[in-house]
Amino acid sequence: MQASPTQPEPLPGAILVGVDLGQPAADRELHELRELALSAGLQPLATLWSARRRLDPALYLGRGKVETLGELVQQHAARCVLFDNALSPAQQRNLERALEVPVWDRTALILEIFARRARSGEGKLQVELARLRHAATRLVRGWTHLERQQGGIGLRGGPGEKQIELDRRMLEDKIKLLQLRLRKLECQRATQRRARARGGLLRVSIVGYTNAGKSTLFNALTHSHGYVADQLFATLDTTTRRIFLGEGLHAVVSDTVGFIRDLPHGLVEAFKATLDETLDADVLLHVVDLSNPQRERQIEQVNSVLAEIGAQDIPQLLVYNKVDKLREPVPYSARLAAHATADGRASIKCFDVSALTGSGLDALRAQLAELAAQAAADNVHHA
Ligand SMILES: Nc1nc2c(ncn2[C@@H]2O[C@H](COP(=O)(O)OP(=O)(O)OP(=O)(O)O)[C@@H](O)[C@H]2O)c(=O)[nH]1
Ligand SMILES: [Mg+2]
Repeated sequence: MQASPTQPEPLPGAILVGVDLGQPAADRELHELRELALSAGLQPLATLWSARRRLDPALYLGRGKVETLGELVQQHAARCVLFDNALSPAQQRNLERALEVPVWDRTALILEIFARRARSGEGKLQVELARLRHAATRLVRGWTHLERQQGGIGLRGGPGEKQIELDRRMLEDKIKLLQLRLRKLECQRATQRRARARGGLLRVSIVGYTNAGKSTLFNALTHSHGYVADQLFATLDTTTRRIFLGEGLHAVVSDTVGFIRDLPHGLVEAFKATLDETLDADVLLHVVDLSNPQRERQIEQVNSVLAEIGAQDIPQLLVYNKVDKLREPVPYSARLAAHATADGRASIKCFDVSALTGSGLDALRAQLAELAAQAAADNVHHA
């Protein structure tokens, strides 16, 4: 029987694999990997969880587990296997050979989602740069591995090495070209930012874990209609709007790309231009999904990416979002762990809001108005 033309094609199925290496608060149900899979257009079919003390250098998992995994692939007619952990190129290759389907790790999956989402010219360039950087690190690793295999110096310069050297140079040339094009865009952006910085306008940047509700908050604050979706990395580009805060007070607010645990380093690097907007902010609205049981960990992850881009000293307002989803309020005592880890900033201001229903937003706006008034006063003072 032929599928009717109105029926959408079923999504390619995927088996999810997680390995417990004794990490604290492991995501045993693989919630996030599931979300990542869906965001990449894949249908999670089954999961395999394995606890290991030692990793197999060739296959990552033990042989028995690889067999079980193979059976799951067959049984569900899965089209690929997704690992929550990072695989070495050799492990990936060996697993693909054993399972006869493509095997992706977290980084590859995140890069795929970014590639699907990139809309603007700049976004596309950034993603391509991240992909090339990722490919380059894997090539280098493959190369050292090859060198080791070949042993002594006398054996250097074999045909395999020449090919890899050639590939590596091509990659490096391409990376340089992309960096140049991105730098040009960065300059344009910096000029726009400088224009805004004049006049004592408060600059607010919305940051937070992916899917925390940053764009929803941005839309609520600016009365606009940016893209909101229940998927990871819905937003890749930075959008900036001016908001009115009463009594002649204004601020500019930026919405930007979300963060995630183990964000591939190359990706952070590649998105520097986009994240620069964050660096130039006077205050960060750190949006947290209060209904997510992993929220404390997510706060830490966001703070660590902020530190990586040098934005750790920008004052933060912690915006606990999605309060409408909670059956009962989360007491402050249950959240203090997060504040204490946020660089000891125990006095950080917190707001409980629902960007969706609008509850709690007045208090947040009032706080922003106060900061905007301060920024304006400072400007008069300096002028
Ligand atoms: N119940 C509830 N849902 C919310 C709230 N805020 C956002 N959401 C939902 O959460 C999902 C993610 O919202 P977004 O605003 O796209 O999140 P984001 O942080 O911009 O996500 P990325 O751009 O993907 O990093 C959407 O389905 C929103 O409708 C809220 O206050 N309450
Ligand atoms: Mg968004």
